[in-house]
Amino acid sequence: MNDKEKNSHALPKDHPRYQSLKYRHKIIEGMKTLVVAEAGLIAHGRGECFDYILGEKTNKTAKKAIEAAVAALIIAKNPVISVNGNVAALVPNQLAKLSKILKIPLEINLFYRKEGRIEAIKNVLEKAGADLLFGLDESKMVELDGLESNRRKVDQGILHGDWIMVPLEDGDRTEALKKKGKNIIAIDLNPISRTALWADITIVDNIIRVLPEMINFAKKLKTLNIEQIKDIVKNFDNKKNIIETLDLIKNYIEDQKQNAFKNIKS
Ligand code: PTJ
Repeated sequence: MNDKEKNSHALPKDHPRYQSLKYRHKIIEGMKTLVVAEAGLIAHGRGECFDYILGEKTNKTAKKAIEAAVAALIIAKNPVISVNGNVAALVPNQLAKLSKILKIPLEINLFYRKEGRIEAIKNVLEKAGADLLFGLDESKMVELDGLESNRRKVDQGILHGDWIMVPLEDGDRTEALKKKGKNIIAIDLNPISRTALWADITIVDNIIRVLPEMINFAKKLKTLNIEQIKDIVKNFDNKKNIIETLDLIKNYIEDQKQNAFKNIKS
C-alpha cells in the first residue's frame, strides 16, 4: 500500500466513531490480504448493527456468559477455539494470549475456502504469538456428517473437542456440532441467530471486547478450586441469559425513544 492510500485511511482519534471505524478498517485491510472473506465485510456490518442496539458495551448478561465460558474452557478435557477470517483480523493478539493462558489450541476453520487464506490467517496468528495451531493442512482434515458447507472439514481440535468455542459462526455447523454431542460456546452479537440459540453458552457481545474480558476472567478463575469452577458452569442458564439480553435491547430502544433527540438542536 502506498502512502497516499495509507493516508486515505487515517482516522482522527477524536472522531466520535473512532473505535468502530478502527475495527472496520481492520476488516477491510484483512480482506485485501486474504485473511477476511468478502462476505466477512457484510457479517461485520451486521454485527455493528446489533452492537449499536446493545449500547456498544459489555452488558451484565454478556459478562455472566463470559465467566461461564472461561469456566467451561478450564474444566474441559479437550477445549478448542475455532478461528475464522474476521476473528483473526480483529483480535489476533488476544486469541494468542488466551490460547497460551488456558493452553487451548486455535483451529483455523473457514466457511469461504480460497487458495491462500489458511496461510494468510496462519501468518497473522503466528505473528501474534500463537503456537498451538490446528487446521493448517487441508489434506489431513476429516468431514463432519450432516453438513454441506466448507466448515464440514475439521482438524483434530474440533474433531476430538468436548468444548468448542465458535466466534462469529454460521448456524449450520453449530447445529451439526451439537448433534455430535459437543458443547458449544458462541460469541455472536445477534442473540437470536441459530448459533446463539443452539449454543450452550452464548456470549452476546462484540469479540473485540469479549476476548480481553475472557483473558481477565481466565487469570481470576484460575485461582479458584475445581468445584467452584464447575459450579459456575452448572449455575449458568443460557436460555434465561438470552431472554434477559433481548430485554436489554428492548429497554435500550425504549430509552432511545425517550432521549435520542434531546441533544439534537436544529
Ligand atoms: O472467514 P470465513 O470464511 O470462515 O467466514 C467468516 C464469516 C463471518 C464471513 C462467516 O462465518 C459468516 O458468513 O458468518 P455469518 O453467518 O454472517 O454470521 C456471523 C455472525 O457474527 C452474525 O450473527 C453477526 O451478527 C456476528 N458478528 C459479526 N461481527 C461480530 C459478530 N459477533 C461478535 N463480534 C463481532 N465483531
